[in-house]
Amino acid sequence: MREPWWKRAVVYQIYPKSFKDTTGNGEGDLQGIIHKLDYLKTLGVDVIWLTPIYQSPQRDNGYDISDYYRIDERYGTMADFEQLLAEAHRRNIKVIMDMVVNHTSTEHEWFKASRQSRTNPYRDFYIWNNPKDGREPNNWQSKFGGPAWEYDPQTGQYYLHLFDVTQADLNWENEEVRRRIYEMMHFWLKKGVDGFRLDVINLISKDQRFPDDDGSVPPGDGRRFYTDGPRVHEFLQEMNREVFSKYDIMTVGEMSSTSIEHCIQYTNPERKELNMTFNFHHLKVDYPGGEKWAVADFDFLALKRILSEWQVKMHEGNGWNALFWCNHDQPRVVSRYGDDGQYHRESAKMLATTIHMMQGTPYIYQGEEIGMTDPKFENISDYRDVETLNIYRMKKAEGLSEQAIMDMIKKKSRDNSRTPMQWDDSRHAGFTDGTPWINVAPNYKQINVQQALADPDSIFYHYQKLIKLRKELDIITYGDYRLILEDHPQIFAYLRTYGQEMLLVINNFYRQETLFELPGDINVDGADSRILISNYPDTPADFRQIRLRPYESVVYHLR
Ligand code: TEU
Repeated sequence: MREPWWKRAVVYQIYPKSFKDTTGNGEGDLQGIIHKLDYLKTLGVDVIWLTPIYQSPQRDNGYDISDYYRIDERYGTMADFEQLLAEAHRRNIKVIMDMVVNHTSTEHEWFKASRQSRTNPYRDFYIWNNPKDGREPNNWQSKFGGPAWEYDPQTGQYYLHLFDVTQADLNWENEEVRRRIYEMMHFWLKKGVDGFRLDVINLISKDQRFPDDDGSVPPGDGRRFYTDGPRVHEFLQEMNREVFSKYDIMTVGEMSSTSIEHCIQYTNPERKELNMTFNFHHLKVDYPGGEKWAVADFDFLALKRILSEWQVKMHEGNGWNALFWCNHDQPRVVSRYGDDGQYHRESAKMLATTIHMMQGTPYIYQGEEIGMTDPKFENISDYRDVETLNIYRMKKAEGLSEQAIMDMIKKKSRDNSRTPMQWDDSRHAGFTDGTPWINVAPNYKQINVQQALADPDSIFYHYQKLIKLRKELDIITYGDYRLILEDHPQIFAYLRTYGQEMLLVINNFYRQETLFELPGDINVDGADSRILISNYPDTPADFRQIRLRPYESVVYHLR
């Protein structure tokens, strides 16, 4: 059987608004991406994923789409998009687009019609319900805070919005909605795009009884009634049959609060749904009590346990993981699980190795490859994200102090990853000639692409090497996985095995030195070994016992 191309691919995520501005309006654009394709080629990635560039009022930076068939003016024109596609393809880089089909903007023509009257032909494109005892139809909560229902006085009913009040949930029970979405997907695929990242796609099927959440299953916000909902697999199989199966593309589903069991079903090729899934469990190990906005150290043993469980079970179930630390919704990993001060370089490389030696398709988020950090803005006026601004308001109303709120926001805001790409040490980091829509992180003079390209020992070249290794060694794509030293409080070490070959991956996640000792039950007698990649120049060749330095990371290849 021919191997699907996406199994060995590495994807680079672009957040166009913050990537490269060529017009001076302070926001990135499609021409900016075209300018930087050679840079991405040097890095070695196979695919770029663009977060939404469709026409949008931008309440949620494009995840609120008002027209699926148009490019938002701020990013350019359809001609610019076609040029980007051609230029990327010329360099053998594929392009995948973000598909946001759980909801549309309330500015979308469908919604504007839908809200006109209860009998409008578009009424059932969305989810409308009667008030209950003069209030919301049930107690579900929006992911951005507050109730998930909004009252519309014109027709006396509430519409559902799992995200912002301007992001109305589409009614996937309606066949006509599904047909129109599939038709729109064909439009982009016929243009030549190479696949989709499907936004919160596991939320599209809601329990049609719309029950109150009695709180007996945490977090009690209603999610259990629409997460991996009753008809989600059926809808995805239909989408696959009607759309995906007709093209040689890749699909990755973004899965909110999902389970391994469901992700196996989403991605096992026999089921014909999606190719791979993102899940977030490994990024919730610093959410004490499940609370995103609470600040705490990350739980290292849980991190190892979760990543390992997904490695093993997805492999056994013939599913496929998307591997990632960073995206546009998450703080920067080097600030989060690494060290963005003294051991910036070592820890950024260590984190990269940890993920890139696993089974799955790795994703690199713009700036991760140069170790961009959280900007640590002190003032709420420096933040732009709708979720952050909501939380600020809500915590204020609860009476929390400014300092306490800003401590949370500094660590947790989605804007941590949305500051402009740091290209060089000139004004605004070479991102724009105008005023950037969000400030550049203050450390751009030290951390930028120009500096990284000039330094053979940079984080950038470490990523370049990891990408290359995946192309060279089948074991990275196909080998099985075993966590070792699972209770060690500092070392994340695992084995990959494939036929007679073995990879031994050893990472010190902390600044304290520690001793690695190979467990006795691992048989390596007579094996030839070489170091594939490491983050210190002089890591010892003997892997049986190593004194690991701060954030030291090394991969041995044994055969
Ligand atoms: O995010 C979905 C999602 O559930 C989150 O990761 C979300 O950012 C988090 O719950 C907030 O705490 C996707 C997009 O990636 C995100 O940017 C959008 O805002 C969201 O969907 C709505 O389209």
